[in-house]
Amino acid sequence: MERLANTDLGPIVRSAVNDAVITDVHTHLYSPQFGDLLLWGIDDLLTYHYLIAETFRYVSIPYESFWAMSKQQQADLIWKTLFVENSPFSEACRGVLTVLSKLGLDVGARDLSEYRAYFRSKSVDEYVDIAFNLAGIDCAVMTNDPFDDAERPVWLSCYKEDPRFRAVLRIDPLLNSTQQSCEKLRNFGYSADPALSAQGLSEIRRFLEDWADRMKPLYLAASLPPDFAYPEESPRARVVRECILPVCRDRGLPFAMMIGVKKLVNPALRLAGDSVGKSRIETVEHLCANFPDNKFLVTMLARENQHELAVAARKYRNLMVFGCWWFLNNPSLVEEITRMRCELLGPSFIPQHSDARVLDQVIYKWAHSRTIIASVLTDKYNDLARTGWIATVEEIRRDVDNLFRSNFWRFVG
Ligand code: FIX
Ligand code: ZN
Repeated sequence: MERLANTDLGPIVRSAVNDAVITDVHTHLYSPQFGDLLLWGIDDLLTYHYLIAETFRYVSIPYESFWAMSKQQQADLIWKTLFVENSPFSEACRGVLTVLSKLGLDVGARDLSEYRAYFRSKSVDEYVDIAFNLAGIDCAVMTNDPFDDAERPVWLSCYKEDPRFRAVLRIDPLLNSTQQSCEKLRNFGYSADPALSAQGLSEIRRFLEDWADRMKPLYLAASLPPDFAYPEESPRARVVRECILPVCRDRGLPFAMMIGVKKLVNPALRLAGDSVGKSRIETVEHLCANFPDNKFLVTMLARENQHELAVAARKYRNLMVFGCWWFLNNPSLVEEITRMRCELLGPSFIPQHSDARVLDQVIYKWAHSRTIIASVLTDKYNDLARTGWIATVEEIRRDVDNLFRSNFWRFVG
């Protein structure tokens, strides 16, 4: 048994994780056809809303002065504040440096003009392939919002599918500002009424059906506040019950619920102004239990919800837990959450998504996550080995493929 006690499967596990082709199940990226909606390059990296929030911890300029700056001026201020005047060891700052390093640029030179010159030498189409190859992803799942005035025209005119990018029908306004969204629906030609009459609900379903036909989404999605409750007598609950769940069920589409966002606790920070709140796991349990023909992809934003969410996934096979979302996507919490999920769920979950808003971010978000997930899996396989159960290379690569892509593709059907 001595031999078994010394079995270290770490090199095999790290090789399997580093070689794994990943499907990135939730991003804010767009295929190049969407033009400027696809953000990429050093100035978009530096003006990521995570870094804007961190910069305002140091600078005292009025928020509006910052928003009046050009993107390059904002990036200069962020670089000076977070990288030069302070050490960039926050996760979002470190990520920028990981990207530059993986691109082969001289991070030690600390020369922003050199980095800008590199990106000026690239076209977006070639850079998509560079970023995807360095990140090791085969597909980025988008977040597509038919209520977005910049995005909608692309879908209505010229969209041609790009296999590297798959669509998701994101419908936050329908759930979080139902009355106002009914007015927009009427402008789109759907006679939805704020009273949510039977006819109005039917028109909301028709809207969802039309956009599902147009986008061919892998799932429907919404981000939801901490107090999201079901059942509940509210417009939101009625739209979920009468519109979203029937359309998803009839099409075999999961409904992705991203729960726990406190929107704009500091409105002056704009996209950077959202925060986190502890949510009600009973809502997830009730929906999974009472709609067994629906599939639910769920991620929750509060650290405090992670254990009960993993336990809920043990109870409901129509629940797939995914990602260490947003404020949880930091090494210490990715490690804690992934370790707990492995112990409660085995390989039957989706450990991570990038949530990338800037194309380059897939490079660092996946590099950082692979390292942590490989470390956790190494411990798990070594724990098995100490019992005499030594996982083979094929079994480890099978499990890693399930975690990083096949669990998702099987679940979305
Ligand atoms: O609702 C979402 O999809 C969130 O991920 C975003 O709103 C958020 O700004 C983000 O990008 C977090 O990483
Ligand atoms: Zn997101």
